[in-house]
Amino acid sequence: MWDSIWINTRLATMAGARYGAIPDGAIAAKDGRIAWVGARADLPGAPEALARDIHDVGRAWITPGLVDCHTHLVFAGNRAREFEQRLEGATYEEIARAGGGIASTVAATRAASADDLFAQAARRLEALMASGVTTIEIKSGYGLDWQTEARLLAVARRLGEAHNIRVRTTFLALHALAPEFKHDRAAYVRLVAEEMIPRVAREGLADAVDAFCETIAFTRDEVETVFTAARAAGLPLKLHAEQLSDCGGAALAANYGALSADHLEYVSDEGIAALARAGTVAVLLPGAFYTLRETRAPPVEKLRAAGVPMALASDCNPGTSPIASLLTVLNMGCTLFRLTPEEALAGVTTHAARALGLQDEIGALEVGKAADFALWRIDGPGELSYWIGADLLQARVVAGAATTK
Ligand code: DI6
Ligand code: FE
Repeated sequence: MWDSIWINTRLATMAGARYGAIPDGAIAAKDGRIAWVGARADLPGAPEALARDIHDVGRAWITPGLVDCHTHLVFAGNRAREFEQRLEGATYEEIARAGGGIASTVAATRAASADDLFAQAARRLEALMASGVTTIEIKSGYGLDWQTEARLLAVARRLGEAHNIRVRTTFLALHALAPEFKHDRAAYVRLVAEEMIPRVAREGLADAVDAFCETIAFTRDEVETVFTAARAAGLPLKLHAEQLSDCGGAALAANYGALSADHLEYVSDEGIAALARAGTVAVLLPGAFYTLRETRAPPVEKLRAAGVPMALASDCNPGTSPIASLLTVLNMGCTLFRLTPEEALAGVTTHAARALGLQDEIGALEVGKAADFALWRIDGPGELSYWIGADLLQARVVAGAATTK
């Protein structure tokens, strides 16, 4: 006997990163996992005989729950003033070099209590959930000292416990140089590599380690020092690479077997080849591209031709991607980066799951995977990429537990 069955539904299973549409489907959950999925006509009996709870969902489409695999969700305050400065002509790099940018969010975040950070992030989390998100990755990186970084990771875990959502945390101390170390970069990198990473691993605070490889952030050598420490601590790797220039970050990430390389506007042909060889996921972040009014899009055609799996994520952060709707990101991925709607949906399900190392657990409607899905009031899955700001979600299910909107 199954716990629940959803009938009178149309399914996009996303198995093998394709829609895999089933026009009159059924899906069942037991103990939080998918126990059966397929055409209703193939059910081994009447629904009443098969499951305790029967959900007739009125022809709703069901997709895997959406996975937002790159966010900086937990921070204090906002940077609306900086947004105005950019409208007046200042660039992101100028603002960052003048001590604004990430540094201003770090100051606000250090001053905020855990409860305050929780309350501010919860509002953004709830908005993302309303766009169908059932798994979210949350990075630290606005603390840059042990106490605050640990607080951010703990708040991220607490958000997951308080909401019907899965949370994966990522330690991003190499996001910006901590102000205390302005005159000694090497000492900061050493502190992160030798003290913080082993402690993050020991205390189980993070599921992965990330770094920002960029001319305004950290060099490849600095990233390597931290990657080596993360590897020794058994933590998987991710990298912000080639967002504003080609620093060779994608190849570095690939050489270290990273789960993902993220942004990639300036990735070279060698970088693409390295990603393809390593099976590292390219995480594209059109919200940041849009916000910064970048003109150079990531080389999607080349990534596609090389067979690099492409994920899409919100990059939700106060500086370059103040966006709290993953559906809007699907639209941007198609309109700005020329992904197909099917690729965009794979980018927030199957491939996003891989970018978190969770490809065996979530991201497709397949027997044995977690019963995480989203129910939509749409006529076809392409609508998820087509509408902007529409109210499409009917319900979300995480580990078999439904939250109706
Ligand atoms: N790349 C980004 O776009 C964000 N972080 C990063 O490494 C920007 C974060 C911020 O401006 O606060
Ligand atoms: Fe980011």
